[in-house]
Amino acid sequence: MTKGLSLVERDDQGVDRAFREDVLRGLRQRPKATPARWLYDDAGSELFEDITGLEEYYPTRAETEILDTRGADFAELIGPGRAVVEFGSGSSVKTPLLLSAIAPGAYVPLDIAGDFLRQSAAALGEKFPGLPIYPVEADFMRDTQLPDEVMPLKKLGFFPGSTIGNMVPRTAVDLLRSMRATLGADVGESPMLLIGMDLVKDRDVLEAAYDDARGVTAEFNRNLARRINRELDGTIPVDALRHVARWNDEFARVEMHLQATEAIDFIVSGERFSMAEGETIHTENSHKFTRRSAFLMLGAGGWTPLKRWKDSAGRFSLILAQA
Ligand code: AVJ
Repeated sequence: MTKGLSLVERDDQGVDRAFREDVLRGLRQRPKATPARWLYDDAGSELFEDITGLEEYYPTRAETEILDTRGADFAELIGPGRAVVEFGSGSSVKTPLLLSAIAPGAYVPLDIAGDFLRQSAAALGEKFPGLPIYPVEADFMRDTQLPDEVMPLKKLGFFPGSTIGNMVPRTAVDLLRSMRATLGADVGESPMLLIGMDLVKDRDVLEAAYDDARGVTAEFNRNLARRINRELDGTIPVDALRHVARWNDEFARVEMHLQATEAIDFIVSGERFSMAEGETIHTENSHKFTRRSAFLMLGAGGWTPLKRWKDSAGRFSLILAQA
């Protein structure tokens, strides 16, 4: 059983207002930078799925190994009957591993890519015929109202993939606090959160994971420019933008940039922009954590860690926390 709800604001032309404002503000800035969430339109979400299968991109395999092998722990610590609220559910490929371990009362996938969300929810519904599923098309960075039907249930937030790493610390802490509220902590409930956080490791391993030999990540990055051209009447010469992924040791993060290979001029939503040769648009941060930095951030966001797991190669962590 699936039921839809859309919370994305569009203007007369059907353009997501927040997308246009973020892009225009980001391109006016020096250095130019756009929020990572706009990488995920339907095309971007598909490209990201391709990334998760790449040899160099270890996080998905590492996290899946944890989910696959720790079912008994989840059942014991989380228990049955909770509404699982997945933030940024994407294709929901990891979700069945969690759902079959804990016997949940409902599943609420939340994502900004609407078509992708509904397709994935329908596919999941076939695997779990008795489970009520309530997809919500929403930007999880904004405060979100859960469907009335799940309000009576205890909640488990599920935030896999180290998506929290795409935010700078103050935004990450804001999000952790807003998840607490969304999941009912402010009305006296005691929600749990199961969150994936990628670990600091060798620079070469990290940079390869974000700059694969087949160039899929490069396409994923450049798709943002294509999306701007498609949705915001843009004239960005996409072929003059090179994909760059580099480890920033000071901030413990891999950064993705689109770098101009020559001086370029273009228009977005009627506004003129230019880039010098070598100038970049900073399109994504992917922060990496240690046990300490992870616990510190969760604590700042109002969550107490209960248990932490790593994959057998020690590359990735999954943490269960309680509000
Ligand atoms: C969205 C956090 C899962 O940062 O690793 C993958 C996105 N970007 N390759 C990440 C991403 C480039 C990814 N997550």
